[in-house]
Amino acid sequence: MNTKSSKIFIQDFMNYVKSKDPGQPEFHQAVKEVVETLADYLLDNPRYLHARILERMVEPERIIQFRVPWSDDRGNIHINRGYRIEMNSAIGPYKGGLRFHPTVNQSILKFLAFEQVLKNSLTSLPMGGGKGGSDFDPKNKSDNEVMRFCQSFMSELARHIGKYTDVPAGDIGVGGREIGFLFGQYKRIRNEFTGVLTGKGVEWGGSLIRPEATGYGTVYFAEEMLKTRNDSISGKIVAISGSGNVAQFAAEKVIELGGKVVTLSDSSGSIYDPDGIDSEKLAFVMELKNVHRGRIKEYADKYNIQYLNKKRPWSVKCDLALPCATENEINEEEAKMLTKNGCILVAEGANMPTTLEAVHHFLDSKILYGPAKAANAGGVAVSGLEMTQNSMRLAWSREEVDSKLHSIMVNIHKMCIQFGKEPDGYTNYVKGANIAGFVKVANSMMAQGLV
Ligand code: NDP
Ligand code: 2IT
Repeated sequence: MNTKSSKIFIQDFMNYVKSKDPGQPEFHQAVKEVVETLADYLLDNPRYLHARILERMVEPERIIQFRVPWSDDRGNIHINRGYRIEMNSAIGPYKGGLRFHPTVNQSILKFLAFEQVLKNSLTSLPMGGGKGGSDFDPKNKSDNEVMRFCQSFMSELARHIGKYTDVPAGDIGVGGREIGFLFGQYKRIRNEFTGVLTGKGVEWGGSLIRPEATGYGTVYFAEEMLKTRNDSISGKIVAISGSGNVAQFAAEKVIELGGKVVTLSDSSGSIYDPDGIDSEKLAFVMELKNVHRGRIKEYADKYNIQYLNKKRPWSVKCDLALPCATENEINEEEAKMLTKNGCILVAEGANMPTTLEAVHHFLDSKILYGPAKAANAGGVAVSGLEMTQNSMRLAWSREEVDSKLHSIMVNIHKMCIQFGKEPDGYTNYVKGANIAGFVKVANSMMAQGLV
């Protein structure tokens, strides 16, 4: 394709997006990554340009922002901000997680919602895209404080969501406990027991494998990538960041497939266990994080291994890297360190964990690089399966859901190859995922007219 015109197209489009919302760097980053890989395809398919599909896709269908007042255990009043970005409903009800973290703002949620639209499309399930959350920090809050916050948050959110309208789930800071409190309040307000949230407990409408799905799915995707080079996870040294939901189950699956997990982290630092985190040590991490809500440093103290204070884990020698904590946690310097130390694959459990400069480095190095919207789509895919089970009023077995998750990840991998294979045989998974995700949403938007 004409590189000059695609360069101009990218620049013009980014100027347009930045001029509309100048203070949203994370959103600009997510859009730029997509536009860079879509430009040639769009110029080759001008019907999408004439319909201004991309301009429509970067404009949320609706943004809801609201006040969330709550009182702590001492009776002090706090006011947080709640949001729901309803980004795109072309292929189904808005679907995407809720994040509770002090950094939450419109830029972060718009980047997540924009990525979610394309990710959900890749799953082949009928889900539009959305994201929401609050700048509330669940750390060091009692269960009662978290409950009161969730009830206040849901008191407003309830009027905007519904099983055919918008179906939220978890993300950073929102796990089983929070989904329980949110669901309880929704049910109370609406007097309705429906599948309005996913990630519910299995006793009350949740799906087996949903907690495991994002981490397992990321590892299934990594295994497919390795297969293209006649390789596998077995015997590989794996660096994982984070120690929350996604990191824990990515680690569990890597261990099951015979890989050696040598790192985990949280926002205070990383642990490096060269002997490998085995199932027993992982059970300690799960108890530490999910029950006691402690810090990963306690692992280093218990097993007498190295703690990298305030550092991310990318300086250690590894074959595979699975970033599973948060956005922009691998910068260009860290990306270079990874490839220099022999890392052959990066698969993203977290959303946008790699800066754009670092993405370019991975692609230029021609390593296997699996971007978030493909590699971590297993979480929302099983959310989609939870919605299906809720509608059918039945529950599938663990094996059934896991095998569906596995097929979905294999299928996403196939689509990435279909749209991302370059003339020299290298698969650019970023391009593949973006084009494959885009086409279905774009065609649906065209079919539904100017809405
Ligand atoms: P959790 O809240 O369970 O865990 C988050 C982990 O990341 C914690 O270890 C946390 O450390 C760390 N972390 C969070 N923010 C930062 C930060 N600013 N700097 C360093 N570390 C940080 O969240 P999840 O595991 O659910 O989510 C992790 C990532 O995966 C996110 O990017 C999320 O968007 C993405 N994701 C999640 C899905 C899901 O189904 N849950 C689905 C698809 C993607 P600490 O405890 O110190 O804050
Ligand atoms: O980023 C994500 O895909 C999620 N947080 C999961 C969303 C969902 O609706 O399950």
